[in-house]
Amino acid sequence: MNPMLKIGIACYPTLGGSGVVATELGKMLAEKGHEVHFITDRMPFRLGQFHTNIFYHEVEVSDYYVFRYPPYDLALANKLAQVAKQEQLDLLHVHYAVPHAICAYLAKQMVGEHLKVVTTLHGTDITILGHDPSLRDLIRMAIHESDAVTAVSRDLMLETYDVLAIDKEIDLVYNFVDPRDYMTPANPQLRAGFAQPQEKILLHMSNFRPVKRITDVIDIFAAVHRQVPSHLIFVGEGPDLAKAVNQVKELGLTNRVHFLGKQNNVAEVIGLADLLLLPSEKESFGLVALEAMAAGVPTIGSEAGGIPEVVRHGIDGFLASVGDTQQMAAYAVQLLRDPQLWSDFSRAGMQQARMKFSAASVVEQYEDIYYRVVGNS
Ligand code: GMT
Repeated sequence: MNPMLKIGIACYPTLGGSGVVATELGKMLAEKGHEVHFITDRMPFRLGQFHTNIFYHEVEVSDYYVFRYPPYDLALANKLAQVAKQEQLDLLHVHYAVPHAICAYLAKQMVGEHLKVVTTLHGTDITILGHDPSLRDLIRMAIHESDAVTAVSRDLMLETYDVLAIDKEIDLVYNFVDPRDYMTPANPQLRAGFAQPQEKILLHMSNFRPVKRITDVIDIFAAVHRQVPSHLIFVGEGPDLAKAVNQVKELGLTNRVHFLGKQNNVAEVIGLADLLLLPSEKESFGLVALEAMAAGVPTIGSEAGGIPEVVRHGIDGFLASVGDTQQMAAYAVQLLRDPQLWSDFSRAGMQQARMKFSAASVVEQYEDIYYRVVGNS
């Protein structure tokens, strides 16, 4: 039997899917008996209450007046090394290459070869930052120096080989959801706060960055609403939020579109929806689509990046070319008007979330990688 491991996890604790995946993975590993140490600048927002086997180490960044920019990266590298030594960690599993993979590389230099580093690439750390001349060579070095590298979709894996000319094997490990979190049936009282029983609810959840094409979300909704009485719920915030609010006003849809801002209990909000809209320009995986599938909510989205590896066109969702809002709206109307088709999609998505993206099997894949790098396989 393999021994239990001591694992340090670094991630963005408050930002998007990579932090969610890292936190959920840490929770699952701790449930299996591993000792998990989160090393982040604040408590990961999905960590919630106290968990056995989970420890939290806060990265404190110096604000000494000489610094024009607070040296977060250096403080993180130093803390990773400190915790690794003090807790005798077997490995660091860092999520998102910049700066985490680079910090882990530095920590390893300080601690010694026996500290292994596993880096998980999540998306824009490669698809955007990998093209940035100010970071590219550093990202490439950190990938090559990691003991193992994983990508959350085949699309991202291929793009990493391509963009950074990587000659090291990258493991494909899909994101996952814990289905237990998505089993609660929709709360009828909450739903009634947004829509009449005969009306439909469409949902979009993101960080409102240009890559999410928020204006497309509203265009799709406007076209759907003309044919099927419905409401649109937005969860999240980010740079394009103000633009979205204006567009909704201009289209006279203010009483139909609800901006909820950041929400902690996403499973509860997803459970209210009939459809998820994800028309992104680029998406390495699309964790929110998987969360929706787990809750039985079909996705209408774009064929961008890794989305087709998650949502199966015509089986548990519908996908169209990026920017083809009319086609996406037509698909949405088709699904909303056909309860049998909607139920088939809903069931197929739930099954797929529990099979291909099952937490148990993904966590085992990560464990196999850990044992491979620490030399116990
Ligand atoms: O890269 C980003 O945009 C941020 C990152 C995040 O932390 O949410 O998102 C990426 O990682 C997620 C988790 O693996 C994926 O589900 C998202 O598709 C991916 N975002 C993009 O590729 C734009």
